[in-house]
Amino acid sequence: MHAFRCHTFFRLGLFLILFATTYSSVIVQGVSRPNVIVMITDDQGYGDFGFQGNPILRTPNLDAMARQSAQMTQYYVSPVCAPTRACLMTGRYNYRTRCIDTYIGRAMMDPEERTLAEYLFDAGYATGIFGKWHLGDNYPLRAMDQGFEESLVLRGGGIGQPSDPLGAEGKYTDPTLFHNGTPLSMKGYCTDLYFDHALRFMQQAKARNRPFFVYLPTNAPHGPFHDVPQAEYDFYRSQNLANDQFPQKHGHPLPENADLDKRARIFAMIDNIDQNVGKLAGGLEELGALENTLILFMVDNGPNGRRYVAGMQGIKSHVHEGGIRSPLLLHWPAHLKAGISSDKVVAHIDVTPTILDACGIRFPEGPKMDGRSFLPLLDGRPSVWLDRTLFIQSHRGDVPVRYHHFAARNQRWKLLHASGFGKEGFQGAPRLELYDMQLDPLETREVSRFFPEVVKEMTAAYDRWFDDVAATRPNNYAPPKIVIGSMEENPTWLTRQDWRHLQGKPWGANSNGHWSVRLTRPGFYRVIVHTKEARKATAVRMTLGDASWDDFQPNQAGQLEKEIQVALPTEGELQVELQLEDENVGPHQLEIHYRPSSKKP
Ligand SMILES: [Ca+2]
Ligand SMILES: [Ca+2]
Repeated sequence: MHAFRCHTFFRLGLFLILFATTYSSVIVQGVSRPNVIVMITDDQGYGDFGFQGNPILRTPNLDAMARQSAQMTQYYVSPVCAPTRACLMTGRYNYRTRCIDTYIGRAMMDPEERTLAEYLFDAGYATGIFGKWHLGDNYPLRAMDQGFEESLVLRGGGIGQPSDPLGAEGKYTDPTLFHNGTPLSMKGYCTDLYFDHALRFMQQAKARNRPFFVYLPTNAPHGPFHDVPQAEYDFYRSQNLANDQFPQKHGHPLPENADLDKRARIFAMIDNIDQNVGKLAGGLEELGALENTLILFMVDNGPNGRRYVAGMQGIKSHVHEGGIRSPLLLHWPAHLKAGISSDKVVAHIDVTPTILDACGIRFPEGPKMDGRSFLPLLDGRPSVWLDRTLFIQSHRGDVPVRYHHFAARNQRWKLLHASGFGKEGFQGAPRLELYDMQLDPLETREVSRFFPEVVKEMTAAYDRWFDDVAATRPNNYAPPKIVIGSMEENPTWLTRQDWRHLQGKPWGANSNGHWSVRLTRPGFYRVIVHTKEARKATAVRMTLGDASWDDFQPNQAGQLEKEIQVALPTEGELQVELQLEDENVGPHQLEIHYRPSSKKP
């Protein structure tokens, strides 16, 4: 089947060369709007593709797609998941969006942000997401509240996290996903399910004559690694995956040792993604939609572990190239010639403006975007591309810290401070590194002492950027509120993904936190406390702002629950404390049912 799937992209590539000119003029006149598919994989690195020189990974479909695509060869993303997704979906720096980290309440994006799905839905597109949203699990933050008509998603930042639905923990195979907000037990491997449902969605849109936007953010090959496609895993286990099997002539060598079983599992997930890309191409071809569909493919950050990254330095969470570079393929036979590429420096913030440009949506209403369309660099329209400096910054903590773990990049230079994603701050003066990316694209020679003026200018540009994004909203870095008691979501499940962490190790058994919530209507709220603790709680106390409740009673399922009455809409920090014999901890998840009147249903 590989050969056929490769062939699909290959044949259509020839088609595109013949018809490119004709279609261009049609697009310019705004007659034929393209469909759009954005594929983004999770923790797959820059080098995890055959077409990037990986000699072992089998990615024939993506290799074929790459040959038939236009490419941006210097494309940047954030070093971790949610920030990349916020930038990708809005065309804005994520520090404007309240999404500043990946968990404990800091991945939630302000609902007032306008997403790519909102723009395209307003323009008449059918919009669907199949996979990982990671910008908020509750109303009004969910993908289904943010422009996606159809959503089949997991909660939190992936399967295998504390936001997993109860009873379906860690299940990549036969997962429980949320279909338009309702949990659904499914049969099959998660990645296969996303692509299957995306194809069905495209068929339905085509049948109704609607252009479609499909967002396919897989959670593979993100960890955990216990549940991977078996046949592919068996294949890679039979291969020699040691670091000396990968090209290392240029740039930064890999260490001697590697966890080869983990690598086989990651490769198995990537191989499976590639097969799904082939399936997608075949499905689009059957629909007659492959020519005029703009398909983008990228990864969300560097690889989850040290492995081949084409000589770059760094992995996921790093601000050296290996942590923040992604391939960017744009497959659109009707408009973009195969093999066209541009080395202009672009980033995730440019993707939404580029797609809107491709769809003929020129000046949509919404907040000002930071990114700009790079389509003219690829489609031959006369254009001027002024150099600019891009900024990438992500680190743990509640408020971004100036100069902490950032990179600034213009066409020639890259200034960075690799102070560590995992830390909330750094000590002393920043130890800035400067690289001449035109002479030294693999960051092998640090040159800040030779170019103090460049360091000074780029630092000043960074300062202006940092001040600007921090002033986007009043209280700019406060997390958005979760709304409980709405018509749109009932019951509400609150998980550790979106609580603000207060004690213990984040996500550890002994941790606790509070959710920033708004109870939107007066009425009755039944709160069920789900706990993973084997030890019995001697008492439970819930607080919301100044109010507090105890006397939680065991229900028939053995969980403690209580119904509270709320007279007026109210908001504040909601916290539940389980009092155990020797310590107080937070719940695993909270389930909250709303009913407007005292009449029991
Ligand atoms: Ca990721
Ligand atoms: Ca919105």
